[in-house]
Amino acid sequence: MYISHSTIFSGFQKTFDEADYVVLGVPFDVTSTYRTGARFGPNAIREASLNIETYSFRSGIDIEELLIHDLGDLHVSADTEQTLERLAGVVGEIFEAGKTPVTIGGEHTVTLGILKGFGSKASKTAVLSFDAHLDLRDEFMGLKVSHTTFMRRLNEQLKPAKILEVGTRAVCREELDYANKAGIEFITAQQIRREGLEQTLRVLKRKLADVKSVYVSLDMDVLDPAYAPAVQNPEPDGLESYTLLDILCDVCDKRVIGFDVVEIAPNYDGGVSAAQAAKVVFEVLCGIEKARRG
Ligand SMILES: [Mn+2]
Repeated sequence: MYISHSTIFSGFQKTFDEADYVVLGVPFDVTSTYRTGARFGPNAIREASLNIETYSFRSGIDIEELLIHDLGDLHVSADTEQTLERLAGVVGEIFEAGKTPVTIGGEHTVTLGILKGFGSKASKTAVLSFDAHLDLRDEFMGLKVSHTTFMRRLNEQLKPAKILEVGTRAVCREELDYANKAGIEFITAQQIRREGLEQTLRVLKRKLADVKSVYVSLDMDVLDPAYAPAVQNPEPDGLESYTLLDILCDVCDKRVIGFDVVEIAPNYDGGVSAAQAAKVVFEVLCGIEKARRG
């Protein structure tokens, strides 16, 4: 495994062999085009995770009851392809050991490497992505693989069962055309506000009804910058943190094979955004655990 060092995610972590959930940091932001600094995300989120409480009222579960191991950070390269290849290798080892990979970015491009790590399983999996952006450009500033294009590459290369994006509000015409042509579905932030939580959950569950496994990706810029200002590409008009957490806790069920939390660039605020990200990690873990316990 390409692991350079280990950092503690929480004070109660288990060994790799004992764990159900394995946390992996990916301090990578090489293709960032606006505010860089997501490479500092993993440790900021770890630090925040040590300083928020562990009981989840939504699930009735205390995160301390879960079997979690923090593997440390991926040994990243300045070469994007090489980083994604290493990431796929490590995620593959976690998945094949029967564990759930929990990846902390880093920029959103890492999701492409993670999905590759699931091997043939990726084509049978729905990708449920919470993001202000669609990330469906064909090319941006000379790069074919970047945080603005990775979802298109993911669709072309891995052909997942479905791609469903949630919280969308910042797109270009080219992306809308491609989404339409490729059958990529999205729910806008405005739709969620207009239709409300219950209706949004009904729509999401209906759209995911026919898939056997789900991978969840969380770009923290899905939140309004009022809630999470320290992201690489802040976009106004986003979701409230409680709306995101309510949706996540309800849609994350037994079918979730892994998730990531990306795009936090912690140096743009005093720690609020990293705390939001840690809370998202906690609530998703508790939501999955509750579903698994049945
Ligand atoms: Mn985004």
